[in-house]
Amino acid sequence: MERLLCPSMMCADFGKISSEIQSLDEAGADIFHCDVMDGSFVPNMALGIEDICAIRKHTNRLMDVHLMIENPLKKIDWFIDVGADLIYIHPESERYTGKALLHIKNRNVLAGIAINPDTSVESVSELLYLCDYVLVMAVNPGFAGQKFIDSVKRKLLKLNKLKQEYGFKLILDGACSPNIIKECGHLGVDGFVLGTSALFNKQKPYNEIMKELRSL
Ligand code: S6P
Ligand code: MG
Repeated sequence: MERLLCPSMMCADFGKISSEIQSLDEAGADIFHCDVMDGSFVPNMALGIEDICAIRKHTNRLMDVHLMIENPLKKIDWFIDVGADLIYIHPESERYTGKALLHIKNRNVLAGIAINPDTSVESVSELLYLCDYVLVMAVNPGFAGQKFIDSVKRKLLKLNKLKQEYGFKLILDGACSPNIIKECGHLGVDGFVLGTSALFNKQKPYNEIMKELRSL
């Protein structure tokens, strides 16, 4: 299977969001990755409902919503109602994570967990059967442009062994540079969130960069 490339929209230029999305769409972006932050679960604010609506308006490709907010269960419907195709929730932020994942699936939307660098595979094992996607954080969530946390590779190896049994796709988020994409591709990662380390603020057009990232 070809690796999935998921541009992180909080790194895009919202001053020209329609042309940003058009270029990424034409470059073959597989999933538009939308970071939602509440300033409480993580020490930053990021995209809100209006931003998600703007992105949805300009592409028919898959759009995920990565919820970095406290008690996401109560707010999941807001994002499904504006067209999210895939919702990630952090088990660290939700007491009833299984219930939240079931709610997402019952609304015919793809469900995923996002797990912080300090969260073990063992602690989420009871949730994996409900997951279409598992998003592994290679940085502590909140900001783009951070350093890759190397110990996360052990987690990728463990999850790679469980992928077939549970049928989820494994995605890596945070500091995904071309070197990391190449290396972690060999560890079984199916897709990568692309932020400042690989895609944005570069001197090359998105289609050239994404072509290179696919051929690594
Ligand atoms: C981080 C967020 C991510 C970032 C992305 C940025 O909290 O969930 O999706 O936007 O990782 O990429 P980079 O290459 O700048 O770290
Ligand atoms: Mg993210």
